[in-house]
Amino acid sequence: MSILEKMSSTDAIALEKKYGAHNYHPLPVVLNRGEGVFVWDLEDRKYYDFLSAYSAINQGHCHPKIVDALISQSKKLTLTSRAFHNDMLGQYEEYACQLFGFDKLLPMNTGAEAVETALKVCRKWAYEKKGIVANEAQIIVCENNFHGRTTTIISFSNDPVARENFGPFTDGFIKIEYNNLKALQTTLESNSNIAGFLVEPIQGEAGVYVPSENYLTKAKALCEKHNVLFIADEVQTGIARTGKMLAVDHENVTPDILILGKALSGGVYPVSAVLANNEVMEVIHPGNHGSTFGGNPIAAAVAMAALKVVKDEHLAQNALELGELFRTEMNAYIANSTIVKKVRGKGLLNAILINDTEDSSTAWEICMALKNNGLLAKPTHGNIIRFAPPLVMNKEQLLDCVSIIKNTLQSFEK
Ligand code: IF1
Repeated sequence: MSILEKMSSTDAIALEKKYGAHNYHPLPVVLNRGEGVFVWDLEDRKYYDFLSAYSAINQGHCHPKIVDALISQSKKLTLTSRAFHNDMLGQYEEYACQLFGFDKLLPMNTGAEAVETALKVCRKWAYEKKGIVANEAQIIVCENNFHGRTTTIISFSNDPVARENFGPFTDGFIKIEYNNLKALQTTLESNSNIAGFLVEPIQGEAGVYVPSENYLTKAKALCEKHNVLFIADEVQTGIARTGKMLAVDHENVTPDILILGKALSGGVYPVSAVLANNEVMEVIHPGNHGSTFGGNPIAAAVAMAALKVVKDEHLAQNALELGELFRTEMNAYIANSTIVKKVRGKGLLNAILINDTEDSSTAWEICMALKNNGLLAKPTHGNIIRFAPPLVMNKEQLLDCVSIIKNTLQSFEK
């Protein structure tokens, strides 16, 4: 088609199908504008965004303060590489370290890269500080985890679709059941080569699976007892999503290594980070690790602005309150529903469980109907629908969304 013609959603989807690798199965909606809690498609239909780019858009679409930071920094200096210093990185590192309570930050770009970084830091610490024999370090991970898509990370995934035909894999990982302290204890007691325990405070991809109360506190205590690093992957749960700045804050747990991504930039730019105290981070020396784009001045300026928005607009408190309201409203609906079994989550990271088999297309059809009613959400694991709106939503908008969701679900009741 000519570039002068106005593109339709059908055209845009056809182009992706023809020229793009088929590594996703998106909902058939083509977005071209976003503002706050709303997005618009090419035909100018308006939707509530109830996915927030998998919790990267906590601050809302195109937040003016974050976009301003991006624009003004990009007119001044975009990239130096780490061969030279830039004047933004240190300011950002100081700001983030003070905000999250760590000595040091290592800047990367994507969530998966930050997870890789944490694994490398953890192993190096194990050999150089804990005294584990070379190449023997093991890291404990949880079943049904999602930490990204690099070869090492999928090595310890148990999603067959994410792993199939990508081997050989990286070893050095021991998988235990999530939310099972006994399994953690047994593994720690039976193996002296454990370097770290990598855990999501709430399992996102597994269907917003919230562990038992005090699971994280007790897991951290077990790790401390065995001199094992507690590594929290807060790529999805962090930055106010669950009603606190970090999900571990609900239990006042301080991880030894904290992994952040997604909303660290408000979804404006790929920014991720690994934070730790000196005792751990000092194992990293020049040449051990890095990235051309990691710590670039745009990323630093954008991340600082994005974190300030979370503080200034009290997004954690808003997520906490609206999350309660959302689950209360959904539970009232579920009391008389056959199609929805359960709502679960924390803050504004929630999911509903559809009463159908895991291989059924019901959740997908509900998401299609929600789309037609002006709300975008995506199924996860067959019969679960994740609900994660931007945290800048107000109460009136949330109640409007609740009524869209209830009306849509109603049409699926038998
Ligand atoms: C996709 C899920 C969400 C993450 C945690 C690291 C990463 C992620 C806890 C890697 C990424 C994403 C990526 C996205 C789907 C998505 C997701 F459904 F797979 F689980 F959010 F819920 N740690 N999560 O959740 O971060 O490298 O992508 O920046 O399309 O794969 P990334």
